[in-house]
Amino acid sequence: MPKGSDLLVTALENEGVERIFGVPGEENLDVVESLRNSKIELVLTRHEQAAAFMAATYGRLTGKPGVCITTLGPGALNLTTAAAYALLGAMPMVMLTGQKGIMKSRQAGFQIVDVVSAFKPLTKMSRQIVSPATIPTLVRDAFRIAAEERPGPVLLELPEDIAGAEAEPITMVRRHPIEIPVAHRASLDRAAEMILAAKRPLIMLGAAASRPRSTAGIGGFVRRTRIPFFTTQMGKGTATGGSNLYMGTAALSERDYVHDAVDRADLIIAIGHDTIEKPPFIMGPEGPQVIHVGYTPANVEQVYFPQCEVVGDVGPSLELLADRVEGRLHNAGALLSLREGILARITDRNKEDRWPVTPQRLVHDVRQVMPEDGIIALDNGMYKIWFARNYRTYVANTVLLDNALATMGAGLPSAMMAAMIYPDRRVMAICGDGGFMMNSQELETAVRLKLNLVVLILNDGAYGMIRWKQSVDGFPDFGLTFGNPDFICYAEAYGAKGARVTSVDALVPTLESAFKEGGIHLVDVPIDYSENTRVLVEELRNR
Ligand SMILES: Cc1ncc(C[n+]2csc(CCOP(=O)(O)OP(=O)(O)O)c2C)c(N)n1
Ligand SMILES: [Mg+2]
Repeated sequence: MPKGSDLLVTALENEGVERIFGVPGEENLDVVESLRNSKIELVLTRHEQAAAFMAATYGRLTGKPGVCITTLGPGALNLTTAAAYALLGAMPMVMLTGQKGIMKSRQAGFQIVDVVSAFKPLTKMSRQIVSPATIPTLVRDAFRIAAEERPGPVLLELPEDIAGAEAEPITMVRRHPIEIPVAHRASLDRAAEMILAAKRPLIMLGAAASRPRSTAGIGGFVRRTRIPFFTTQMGKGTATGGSNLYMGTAALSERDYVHDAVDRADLIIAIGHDTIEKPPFIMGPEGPQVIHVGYTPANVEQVYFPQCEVVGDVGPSLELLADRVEGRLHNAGALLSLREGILARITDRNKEDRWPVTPQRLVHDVRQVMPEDGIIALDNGMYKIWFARNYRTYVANTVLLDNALATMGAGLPSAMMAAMIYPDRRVMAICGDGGFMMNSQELETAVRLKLNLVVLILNDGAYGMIRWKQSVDGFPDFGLTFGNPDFICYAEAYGAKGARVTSVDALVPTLESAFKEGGIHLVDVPIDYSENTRVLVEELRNR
């Protein structure tokens, strides 16, 4: 007779799960045994948070829920940050947690936390499995809920006695394709009318534009309408091709060069904008009209209140919208004359050979060693603004950054996941010395998994972004610097390779040889953040 854990693992196989990331505890041992007898690979990590960052990134890149597993109490609670990361970032993920038995209580309250309740505000669904008989339906429901728009995390708690309980064999619930409805004709007509009437239209690509299923439709819309576009931070790269229409990325909410175009636009077609992102522009009573194109209706915010909504499967809906306006747009390129000026300001000083390296030069040099389909995965720190603003992308989902929870610590695990999914592409994690150390223990996992990955550490001996804000706000420099380990020795202790960049000319060759050699390479580069204030405060303020 199968046990509850066998049914769970069969249900996971039924969902097409290939890998589960996590740190099991004794309450998961039945599940571990069932996994041993399955085709699913158990990938151990050194912290539950990293397991869930990896699972969430799997969901983000494939559209299918990534799966992670932990024990009860302490292990489960280590998932909270990554659950919030997946919830805000709309990444499908299924978290499986253990629990003490529920039919008897032989350990009283030891390690027991109400995990299901703790995760209610951090998930789309959080449920305890109370009987083996319900496992096939609950698992099917969990995967559906995690993956359907708007995607996100779900949690299933499997108590150890239910996992170990013998059960009648139960047939699994078959998966079937579900088509997302296409936008209503009336909304398409209304949007088309607004686009045809616009004098200075602009497209904005937001976070949801990065869903793998919408890439082709978005590229087609941009090519057919020839309307210039800008992106949010998480929408970067989502219009494959069409790069001669790219106007920039809104890393700041206002006053950056890209806002020259935004402020002049009379219509913004916001494709896939998700208001969990720091606002890419601030809507006001006087500003442009906005058409929201999304899988789900717009959230109404003080800074975002579209006048027209095209809700439905984004790719096919855009195709229908393009059918209505293609060849009839007389002002499509009205804002294009601003493009060269904006992009020239963004590439300003990107070849300067100051040392330590400046953020502009760093972004430039990283782009040199990354092929068009290479993936950079950013942690959170000051450099994220520079990469969002200055890095050019050509292929969808080649920049993994988190402008939603904006948590530190996800850079390395998300890069590891990208390297696992795309073993033939170059992948680079880009981390501050602060954020890297928040999950640096996963170097062991990366080495064990024999991944090819370059981890670039930007060394300023500080929580640089906060230190910068402290100074911008006029506070004295206090309390935000720290010491670092010798990162080269640190890498070597894990069996990885380490290199320290000691001159600006050495950056490209060091990164290049790290990629050529393969394996895990940690590259430590000192960074000069004085440009933060010179450009992002003074230059932009004085425009
Ligand atoms: C988990 C978490 N803790 C704190 C913060 C607040 N925070 C944002 S950036 C930052 C400093 C990042 O330092 P580092 O990783 O060294 O990057 P740097 O800005 O120095 O380049 C902090 C503390 C956060 N976003 N996430
Ligand atoms: Mg730092």
